[in-house]
Amino acid sequence: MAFRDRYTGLINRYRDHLPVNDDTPLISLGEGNTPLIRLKNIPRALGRDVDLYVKFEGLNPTGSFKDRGMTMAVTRAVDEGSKAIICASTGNTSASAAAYAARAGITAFVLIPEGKIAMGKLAQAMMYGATIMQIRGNFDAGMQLVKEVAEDAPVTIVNSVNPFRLQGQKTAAFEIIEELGRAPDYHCLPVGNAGNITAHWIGYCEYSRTKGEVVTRACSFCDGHCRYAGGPVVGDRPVMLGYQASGSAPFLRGGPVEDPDTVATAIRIGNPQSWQQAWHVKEESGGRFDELSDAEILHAQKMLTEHEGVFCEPASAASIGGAMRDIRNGTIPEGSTVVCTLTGNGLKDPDTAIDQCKDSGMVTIDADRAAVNDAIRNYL
Ligand code: AN7
Repeated sequence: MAFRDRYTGLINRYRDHLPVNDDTPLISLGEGNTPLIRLKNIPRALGRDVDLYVKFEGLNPTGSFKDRGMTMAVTRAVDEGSKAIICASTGNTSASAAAYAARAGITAFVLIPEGKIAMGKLAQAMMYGATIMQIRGNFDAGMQLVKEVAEDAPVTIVNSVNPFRLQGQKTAAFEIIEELGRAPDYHCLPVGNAGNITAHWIGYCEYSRTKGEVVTRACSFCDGHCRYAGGPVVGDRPVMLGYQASGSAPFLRGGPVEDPDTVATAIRIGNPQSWQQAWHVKEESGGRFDELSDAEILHAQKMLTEHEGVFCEPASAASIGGAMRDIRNGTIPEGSTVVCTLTGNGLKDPDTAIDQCKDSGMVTIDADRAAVNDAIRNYL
């Protein structure tokens, strides 16, 4: 019994809502089913009555939300006979693509911006055995190249321009609705290529649980993949809030950013591929895009780690940093239920973490009892 109920990944869990049939061989590493953690200390520190949650996507098999989309994209690629996948990446997509390709026994080609991806992600892509091309250029240049090359090379693109990626990623919204019993009032996400905010909106539109009943709703993006019930969209969908890093904030500048830069290398993207969809999400949900400085992003990352015990990577902290600001200034009103997606694990980028903490908490002492006692006395 228990064995039959074993969790075996999000495609199996949500197969009725995903583009697979009963015979499709699934390429899965048990992704999805991530914890929705209710924060305690941050809301108290803010002095506001909000129900604040983080959806910790950093606990997926390769440490980021990308696995949700990758299980779907690689499953379909393999089913269609593809022997190789390709992506441009700021790091997490490359780690995920490499892992699912390894699982499927196919080849992964990844294009990454030289010197601008976090060490953990590079280690993953190398260990999983991807063929890595470091390019002298940024993510946007890599993305352009991948799209050109895939026109005639026998490779399947697994960036989020592959529609199956967003189909997999929408399941995060399903999980949140199931756990809260409804959609939150606000959903906060970091925005780079803008695929994830789009995918969440697809999920919220498509599948909602109201008064204990599963309601399938009309959705603007289903591409024929989802169960389209038709009719007007009613009831509870969240206001979608997307946060970019100030140095890489095309949505705030109103056009592509030539030379994006930020400490949050995951979202160092100047020309989002899902621009139009994300803009539509903002309009339809009554939401907003906003920006955070690198200092604000790192501060939010440290707050969440130190005060809640949840260690996410810098890009992910843009969601909680933005939410904290909007809760404090009343843009998110008291009484709201708020979910922030933490897209990646803090262990992905140890260099930035150590650099941020280098002046605190660590002393070097002799290996003797008196020295340890001294150190304790100093700190208490
Ligand atoms: C931790 O890996 O684009 O707005 O190539 O790794 O859906 O792009 C990563 C994106 C947020 C932004 N947080 O999501 C890549 C890549 C983390 C990320 C984003 C990314 P999208």
